[in-house]
Amino acid sequence: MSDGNGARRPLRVAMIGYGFMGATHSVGWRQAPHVFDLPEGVEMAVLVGRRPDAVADAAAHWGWAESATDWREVIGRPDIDIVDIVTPGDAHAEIAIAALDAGKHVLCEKPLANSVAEAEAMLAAAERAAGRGAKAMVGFTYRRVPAVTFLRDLIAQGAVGTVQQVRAAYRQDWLVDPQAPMAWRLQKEHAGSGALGDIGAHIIDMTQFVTGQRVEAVSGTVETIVTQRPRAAAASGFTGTAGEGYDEVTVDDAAIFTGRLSGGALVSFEATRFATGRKNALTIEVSGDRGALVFDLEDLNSLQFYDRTAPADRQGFTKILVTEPQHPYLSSWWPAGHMLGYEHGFVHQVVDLVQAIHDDRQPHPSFAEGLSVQRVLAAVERSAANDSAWERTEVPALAT
Ligand code: 4PW
Repeated sequence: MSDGNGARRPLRVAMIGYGFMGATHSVGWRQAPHVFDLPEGVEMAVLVGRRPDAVADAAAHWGWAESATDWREVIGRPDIDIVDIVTPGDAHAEIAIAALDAGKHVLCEKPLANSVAEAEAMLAAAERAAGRGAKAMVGFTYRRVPAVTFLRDLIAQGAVGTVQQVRAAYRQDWLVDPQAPMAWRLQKEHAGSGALGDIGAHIIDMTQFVTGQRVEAVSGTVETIVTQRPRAAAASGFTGTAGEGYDEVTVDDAAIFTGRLSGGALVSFEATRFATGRKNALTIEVSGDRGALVFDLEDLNSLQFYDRTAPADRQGFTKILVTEPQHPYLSSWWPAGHMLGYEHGFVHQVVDLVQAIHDDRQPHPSFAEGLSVQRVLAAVERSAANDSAWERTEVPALAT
């Protein structure tokens, strides 16, 4: 990035929001320039939130140079280059569109929006801004777990042959206790949907990413298992402290659906916060006519590979350790065989965004990819409301 006088200066970041995802993104912005040889400098300039004392504390804690309470004012500042949005979903569209219209690069947490209409407006803003060089990216960070990127590469190289079936599940259990208090993730007006949008969005994106195919149609059902919860004493994204009274849960607790990929393969999807004993279990298994590959987030430094072309007496799933410098992202980290964790995807996200800005090309996942996930989420909800009828993910144009 060059300043008005042609001298190099770092890319300056403003982040809006500072909850759980604010912490993960702060780690990403902080670590990336230390571990990777970035083509541009990065500066954690401003952290933005509504409560002045709390946002000032969070800024000091995570190493942001300043804090502020008015995101519009921050977006208008000429010294800000990148706007990182980690608010609940109901604020994504307004902030992203304003930032893109102000010529800023935007990184927006997933799911892209709370509705298809919002996501379409965001994509339109990204396309307008692209003409002026601004980049827009969605935070599906699990794409950037080295084993997931490598799984995608192996499928593209033909390791499993033709993909015939995919099984994708994201299972958590933080809501099994009926006394777990209300949180914004359980309120439609803030989150758009429940397990479906929060964690189902990840497995939809991951399926499309690793197979290179679109989910074209879905049939499914959604369920709210606990319909009222104790009011939270303070705003919270996950379980906080219970206060007085009860509030309605207005989103799904679990979503189970079947999908059909553009290449014809069938997919089973499960997204749930009621999988007792499963804390943050994301799994994907891709079966093809030559082999199969499995990723499990609870064992994220490896893949399981089954080679159907191996001699019959030597077949079986083999564990590939994805910890070598030849694997995606790993040559910048530790010596061979040393492992990574949950937060590293957020570091890799910053690396890829900064590289794309430097190269003047569109990063992935783009807002178009975010919109495609949003269309799948909406189709699942239509299907659930329509006795699990098959719903296409693109609404067909009316005949004229
Ligand atoms: O994006 C996801 C969140 O919304 C996370 O990676 C896991 O599921 C943890 O919290 C939720």
